[in-house]
Amino acid sequence: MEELGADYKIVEHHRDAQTNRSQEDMFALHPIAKAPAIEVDGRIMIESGAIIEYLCEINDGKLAINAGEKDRSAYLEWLHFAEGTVAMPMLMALLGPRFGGLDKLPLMKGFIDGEVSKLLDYIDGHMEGREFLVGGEITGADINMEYLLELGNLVGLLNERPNAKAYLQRLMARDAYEKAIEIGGPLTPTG
Ligand SMILES: N[C@@H](CCC(=O)N[C@@H](CS)C(=O)NCC(=O)O)C(=O)O
Repeated sequence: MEELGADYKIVEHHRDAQTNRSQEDMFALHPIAKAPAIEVDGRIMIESGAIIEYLCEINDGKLAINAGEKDRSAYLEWLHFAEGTVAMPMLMALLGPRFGGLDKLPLMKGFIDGEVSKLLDYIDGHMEGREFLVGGEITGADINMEYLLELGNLVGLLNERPNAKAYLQRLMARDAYEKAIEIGGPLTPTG
């Protein structure tokens, strides 16, 4: 919303401190209690990729590569690649240690580690010589990817991937990002 320069109101909900899951206040809004969630005309909308598409659409197509424009197909692909393909293996890699480690499940560990490496290498290679995922300006695709790269960076997964790391650092240095963190708090756990 800061990148769009649009008005918004934040409603805070807190995860359960032990399980890290959503609590009753979120279930009161939506049966699967997922965040991010926005209220549109009295209805709760979930799924970050869809939310980003919708918010760009109602803000004059800002931050999007719109129908009929060059790079439209690449834009949609990168916008949905983040949550559609990267999120699940990344989360399994991050949550593994919390559930006692994946070392007792070598086949699973091999699958997840291999998948995370392949996906991050792909992003790192793609970002060579590029400032943003698609086109010459920031788009919704960068915004959806940022969170996952931030999570990966937290556990050192970008240390050997300089293009992806520099890209993440550029996104995190943007005024809109800094303002959003100032208002809403850090995106990933600190310390
Ligand atoms: N694919 C969904 C993922 C949503 C999701 O899993 N959100 C997490 C926070 S990052 C959540 O709500 N976790 C709390 C819970 O599931 O109880 C999206 O892109 O919005």
